[in-house]
Amino acid sequence: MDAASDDRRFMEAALRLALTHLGRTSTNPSVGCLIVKDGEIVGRGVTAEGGRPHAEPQALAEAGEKARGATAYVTLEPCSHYGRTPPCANAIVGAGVARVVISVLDPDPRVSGRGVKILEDAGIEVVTGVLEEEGRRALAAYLTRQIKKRPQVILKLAISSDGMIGRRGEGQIAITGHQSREQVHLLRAATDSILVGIGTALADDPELTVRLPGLELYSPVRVVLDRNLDLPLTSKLVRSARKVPVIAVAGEGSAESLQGRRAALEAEGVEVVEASDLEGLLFGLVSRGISSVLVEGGAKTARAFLDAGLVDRILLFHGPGAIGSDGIVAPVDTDHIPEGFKHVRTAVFDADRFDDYERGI
Ligand code: AOF
Ligand code: ZN
Repeated sequence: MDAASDDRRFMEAALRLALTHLGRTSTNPSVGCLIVKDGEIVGRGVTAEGGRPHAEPQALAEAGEKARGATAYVTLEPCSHYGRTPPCANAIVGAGVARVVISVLDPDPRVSGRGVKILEDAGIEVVTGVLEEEGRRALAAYLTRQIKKRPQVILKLAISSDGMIGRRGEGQIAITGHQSREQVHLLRAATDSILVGIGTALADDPELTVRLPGLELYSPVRVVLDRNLDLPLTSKLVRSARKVPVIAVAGEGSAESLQGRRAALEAEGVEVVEASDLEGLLFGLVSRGISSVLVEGGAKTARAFLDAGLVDRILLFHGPGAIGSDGIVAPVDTDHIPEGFKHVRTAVFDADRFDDYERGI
């Protein structure tokens, strides 16, 4: 095997490692790092939960003396700034690494090329852009936050064979099977927040938590677009607000007229914020340290995000059954994906087909 294909192979492994902490490191990105000596992995690190320590010092610590003369594979350019930890680029130099392979350059203005410069100035061979497309996908929430100053917005829909996402007047109906639902829970665990409109909150009374064995702790913040604060105090969301945070988003300037409802929700542990539009809301979320939003329903909410051009990724789960009369038409489907999106993956979960579309950052 040649050096370039080795580089891609190890970078792919580093990216997989990075994905294991996705949604657990905000506002830091989840970065993967492997130290490879004579074709063997001698150290591995992934950004710790909460964002620190960074990936590289952990990988270097595991490699110990073996790091000398080795190649480091890092999914993001090693940092060059003195934050709460010293620069990773300096740690790599100090460990005597001979070669560094990077997938994505860090847009953080404190780093942005300086990490590479520290390495090169120390005589280290640096290769950048290896599996960059995959790297940008793995770092999408972080890159969106850095570049667009808002969280990454992921729209997820379950669609019936006749193009519907539900039935009017009915609560949750099963469109997809068990495996798809587990995939959605995995997705929730890797996302910083889940968002639904008040219509869905009222019709479905959803809990929006992660219910996979061992991953319950990774339930994201739950956000409800609730202009008039109609969220019932008896809803599952409110009743679990002290365990997993809930943010109710009221219309701007509603403080006075909704004072009573606001106080009642707050007494149950719900945080109430105001926003005039979706952009304002997303800005509010990003300033709370939320780097990704999974939009889970319903049609009106999905359409609002699509119409505002605020969706970065579209995930469609197509189930085999039909909904028939009183169906709610899917706001987006395979044959009318908005311009600018690229189909990146198809998978099959039980009898369901899953399609993943993304837009560049
Ligand atoms: C790395 N390796 O594993 C991560 C990096 O607040 P600080 O000091 O932790 O710095 C946050 C910045 O560090 C973040 O914006 C990004 O530039 C970088 N994240 N860098 O070398 C890592 N997570
Ligand atoms: Zn670092």
